[in-house]
Amino acid sequence: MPTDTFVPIPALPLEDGYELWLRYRPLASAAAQALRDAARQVWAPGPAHASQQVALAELARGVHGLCGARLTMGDGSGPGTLLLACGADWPAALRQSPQAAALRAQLATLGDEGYLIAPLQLQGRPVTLLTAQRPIGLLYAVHAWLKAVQLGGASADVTLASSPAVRLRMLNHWDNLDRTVERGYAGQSIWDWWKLPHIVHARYDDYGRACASLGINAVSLNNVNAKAEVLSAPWLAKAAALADVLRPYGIRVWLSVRFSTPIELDGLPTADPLNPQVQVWWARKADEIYALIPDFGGFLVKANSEGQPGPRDYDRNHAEGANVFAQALAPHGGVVFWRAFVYSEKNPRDRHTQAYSDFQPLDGQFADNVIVQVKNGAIDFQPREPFHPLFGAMPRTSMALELMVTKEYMGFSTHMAHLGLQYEELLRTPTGHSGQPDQPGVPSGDPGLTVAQLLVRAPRPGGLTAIAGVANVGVDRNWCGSHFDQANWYAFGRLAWDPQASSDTIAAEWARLTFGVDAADAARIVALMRTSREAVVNYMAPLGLHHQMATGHHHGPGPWISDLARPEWNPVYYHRADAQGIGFDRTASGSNALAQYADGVAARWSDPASTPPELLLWFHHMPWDHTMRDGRTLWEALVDHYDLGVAQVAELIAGWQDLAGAIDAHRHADVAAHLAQQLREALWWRDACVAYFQSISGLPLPAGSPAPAHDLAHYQGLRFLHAPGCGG
Ligand code: GCW
Repeated sequence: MPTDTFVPIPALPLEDGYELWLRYRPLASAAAQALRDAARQVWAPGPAHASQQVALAELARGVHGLCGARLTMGDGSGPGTLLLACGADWPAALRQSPQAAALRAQLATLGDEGYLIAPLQLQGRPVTLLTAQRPIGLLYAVHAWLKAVQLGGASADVTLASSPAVRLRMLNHWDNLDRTVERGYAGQSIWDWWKLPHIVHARYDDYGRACASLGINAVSLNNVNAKAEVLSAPWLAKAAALADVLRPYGIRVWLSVRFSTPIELDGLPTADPLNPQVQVWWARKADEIYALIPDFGGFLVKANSEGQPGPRDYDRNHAEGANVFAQALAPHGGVVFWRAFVYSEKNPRDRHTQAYSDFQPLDGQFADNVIVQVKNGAIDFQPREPFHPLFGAMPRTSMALELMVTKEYMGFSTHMAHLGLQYEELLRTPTGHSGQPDQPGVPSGDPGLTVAQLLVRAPRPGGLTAIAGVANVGVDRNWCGSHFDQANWYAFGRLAWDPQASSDTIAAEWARLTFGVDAADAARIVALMRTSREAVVNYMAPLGLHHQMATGHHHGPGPWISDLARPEWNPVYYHRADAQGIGFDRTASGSNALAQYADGVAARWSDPASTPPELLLWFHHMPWDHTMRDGRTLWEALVDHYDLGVAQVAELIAGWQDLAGAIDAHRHADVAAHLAQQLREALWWRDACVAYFQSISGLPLPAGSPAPAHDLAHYQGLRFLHAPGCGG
């Protein structure tokens, strides 16, 4: 009789990305045994607190996944004890131990959210202490410990101490009340507003777990292009239900609010911030919210930007506007995030200069509980931007950095683009400012503080510091629309906790936790991620070009676009290409936006010779035949960059293919499909931009550079209906 050949049954669960970096797959046998020995019981004295409960649950889940053991609740009398307790709840055995004083002193330096992990001997038995001043620190400790165990720390002797450098580490959801997501590329909003407040999906808990694993402690729930209804009673009840779910994970909720809400919701005749009726309205609204959500974070406001109402409608400035919200929230401890992303068609000079012009003169005038939220650069989340000139320029104002995690201008969730590297590049840039209100200048030759160093300083009483990221999560099974986009959420959270951290280290740990690969394969993945960051810049916007995308959905190239109502909506406004040359002159002979930077930075970037080539066309209009540092003409260098971008995507494909044996088949195939699409789209960007700029420069392509696949009219004629991310 022939032997039956069975059809193989695929293992479950299928690796679909839902578990993110919290997969807890079994460790190799020796490490699993060590973990079983170290984690037989958990001793959790003290009153049960919701964050301690979720910490315990995570610990049990992690240990079980990693080594198959089920944790029991114990009292430290057996071997293999994990002692999970806040400083105030330490058991007598620990309080009386010889190490207690030193541990307590160390704990005291770690603040409300820090944690400490240390191996100890208590009553002659080895114990792993996971401790913190507050319950949320216990949850952070559990995540840190589970991570260390997975990354190869012998489970019994992990020693770690950490505390966040930034106080508010926030995700901004641009989620609309109808569940579309502005610039969201991972399906609908995770907030199922219609079913809230009574139907609360389990996914919210998983979202809380993921955020807590990174230390994200603040979330604004709705789009900054806000609707007034979000402050109506039914919606506040929905927000309260979400706040209840997220609270144990250490997350407080904010709402984005529309400046004119008093008019729209309650028929007030005005929203003038200096009108007493308006002030009372906001104060009452704050009282109403805090009655429902006692730890409500506050408001996030986009005012006088892209058609949103704001104080300028009443001839008031941004500080006068923000302070009314601040006053309403102050009695409750709330915080206003007031965005500096403003521009209007009335500025004939340069959109680049507007935020600085509107905000810098107001330095010192914002209330203590206002934090001015500034995008990384002065235009709008472009593939590469120089740092925003407001960083360091308002030393008497609390300032938050706003980063984009969703990739509106970097290939949506289709393209691999490692944002950790982009964030790091920004955070490590010296601003030429001292951060000192009384002595803002730095001596010549002194680079001044980096963006990261400025962000961790709190210039106002109350100690506000913050980083916000525009979220990239939706209801897609893998949360972010693609597996590698999870890395951007991860990098954002980790850099928000520690803005000085290395993006390579972060990427390597993400790759190991997410794909279960060893350190060598993680290094190969990180190398691909690094390439991906520059690849996107090269095929979309090399040498400092920016805002070259098509209209509306922002998908694909549109450098030829010149007919939109507002000048600064048109890509031609930014590249200014003509028969002689290309680039935006932002020196004194042009818009002089450079004057908004500190002297040293402005001087360096005012001279094309000392401007980094990757920012050349951001600040200078240069002739096509300008000789670059490496001897090529500008035209040749430009075309070469587009070609290089495409070649780099081909490298990503080959590098990923080499990893086939190391990654589970399902995710490997999914990433490969995304990379193949990225190659098609990179070619499209390259061909369309080269065809267009060649039509302007009239120059031949450099030797070896292929002609675009189609003529320019073909690219100009492409239309994209129903692209994601434009709803609302
Ligand atoms: O870049 C623009 C986006 C808008 C967004 C705006 C902002 C929320 O295209 O979709 O609106 O930035 O940051 O306010």
